[in-house]
Amino acid sequence: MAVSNEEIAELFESMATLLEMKGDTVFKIRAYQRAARTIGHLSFSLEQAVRDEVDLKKIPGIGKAISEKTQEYLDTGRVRAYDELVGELPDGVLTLMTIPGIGPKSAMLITQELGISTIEGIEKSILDGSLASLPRMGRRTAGNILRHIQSMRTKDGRTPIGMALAVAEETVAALRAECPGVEQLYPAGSLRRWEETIGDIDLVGVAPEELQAGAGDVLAALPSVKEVLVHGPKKTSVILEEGIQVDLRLGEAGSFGAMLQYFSGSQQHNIRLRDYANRRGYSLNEYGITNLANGEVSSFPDEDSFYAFLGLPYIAPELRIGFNELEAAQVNALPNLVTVGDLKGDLHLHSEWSDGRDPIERMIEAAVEQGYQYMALTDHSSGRGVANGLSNDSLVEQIGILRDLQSQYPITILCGTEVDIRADGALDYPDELLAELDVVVASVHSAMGQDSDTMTQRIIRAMEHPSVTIIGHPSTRLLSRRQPVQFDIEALLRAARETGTAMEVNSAPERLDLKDTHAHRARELGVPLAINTDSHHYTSLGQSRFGVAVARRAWCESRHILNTLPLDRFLAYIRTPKPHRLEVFDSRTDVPPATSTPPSPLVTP
Ligand code: DGT
Ligand code: CA
Ligand code: CA
Ligand code: ZN
Repeated sequence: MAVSNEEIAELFESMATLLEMKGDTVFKIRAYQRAARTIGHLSFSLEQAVRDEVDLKKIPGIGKAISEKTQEYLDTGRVRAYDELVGELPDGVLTLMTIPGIGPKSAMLITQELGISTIEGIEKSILDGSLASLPRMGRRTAGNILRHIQSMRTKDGRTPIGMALAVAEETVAALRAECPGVEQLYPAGSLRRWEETIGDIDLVGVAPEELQAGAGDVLAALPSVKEVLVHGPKKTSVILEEGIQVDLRLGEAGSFGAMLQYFSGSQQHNIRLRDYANRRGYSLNEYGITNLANGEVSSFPDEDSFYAFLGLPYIAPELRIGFNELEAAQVNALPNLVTVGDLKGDLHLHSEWSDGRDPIERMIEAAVEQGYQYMALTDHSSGRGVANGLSNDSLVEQIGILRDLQSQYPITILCGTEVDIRADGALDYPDELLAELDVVVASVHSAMGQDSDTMTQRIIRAMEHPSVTIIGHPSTRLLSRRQPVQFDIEALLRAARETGTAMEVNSAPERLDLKDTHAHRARELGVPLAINTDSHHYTSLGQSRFGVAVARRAWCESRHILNTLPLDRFLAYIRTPKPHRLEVFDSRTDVPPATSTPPSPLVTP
């Protein structure tokens, strides 16, 4: 078992913290902190050095005590002095310290003053106000801690879709490379429905019967596999190094439609569909549709023919949530969902001028490669929430550079910013400067712990600004890392429509913000939705597929999306003052009008 330098550094870091809580001498505490830092930055393995009998004391920052404890840890996997320190701590202090935002001192204080030693206890003390009454705590800090606790909860073993899709695509590529007999191979399940988080990856594919077991063998033997759970003729299940489960099932080409449909779910959709079929005298399973009167089984090569047999149009996987998509399908009222190919531009892109990693030119080229007609460069303002934002002068300079670059590229380059919405709803740049810009994305990056009323008013104030085109990543959530801010979504969306402000569907897979249910309501209220990638790297523009999936789950057609407008109409939109620009959006002629109004499948938030 190799022991990493980081592991040892962390041990000494904890030692320092524990000594500090005990009130030990500053000298001793600093010694451990220094050792942790030194070890964390070593360019060689400490474990290897000990094995080579190097005298650790020769390393600057490592004295006798540290050297001995390192040796002890490498020999026994424990350090007695550390265990003793932990033993002296009041119950639960260490538990409390696992909550981000609670350091050693607060953990001690909370334990001693309130007698709390569990995460549930802390949560209760926040809700009843007792935590906020502690010195140096306050309501805001307490609110932040509560949000951290809640976001820890969402780490429930499900994998965010960005990660799951990347892993699924790698696995599919590896299987394809080694199993030439496998013709079609798709992720089914929640991944195919583009759920935000994925329990496990379900791969389904087509292969002749005699090749099916071999494909299972290949999956079980992939180098990325940590554990094989099931290895049978019909199904192979493995756990990958990342801890993600993959189920592989293969079927024959002639009956693949039923199989893909069955394993795409959702379970709720399938239950509804089965009831629907039963009422018409049929039963469903993963091999086909059985006529209950005569026992005859029909097979289907694809999902189109499967649904058609039941008298239904094809239902896109993103809609299969088992609420009322079946009812809509029966009356031919399913939406003609927006696709990636409908996007005509990306309106939220960063360069190395702020916190992006690539030069402006590289970002423009990437937008050209997407086949876009227009793009907006939107580097950060110099607000509190974001490091390395552009000063007023830098923004003016950037505008000049973009105008000079225009002649070299076959795409319309729009000058923009992602301007910080300050805690009171004011914007980071003066009005005259904002008025110079083509596209203003306004976003919250600080004071995220505000109560719902304050936050709602703050964002509405930004919407009322005549230069604000789009509210960026409105909830600021980070999937399974940061809870959304609190706001009244209905009030926000109504204000967006009234002021003629678009709402972003941020495509970054860790954001997906607005999320599907909120985008759904935005569509109902006629709020233009901008599907942007918020790319900080030229390779990220393709992530628009995640945002498009959110919009599809929200029943959006092309006409509901701002950046599907062709260039001339988009320019007309941004050049028309708010809120009259909505007339440009509402009267689109570039996309066919809906044949009928899709019903509302989701309970509004
Ligand atoms: P997940 O993995 O938790 O993110 O969600 P899913 O939807 O991928 O669920 P999973 O992996 O358990 O099963 C994949 C699909 O297989 C599911 O969406 C529908 C189908 N399925 C699985 N078990 C059943 C079942 O007992 N009844 C029905 N009707 N369908 C099922
Ligand atoms: Ca699954
Ligand atoms: Ca599964
Ligand atoms: Zn941002």
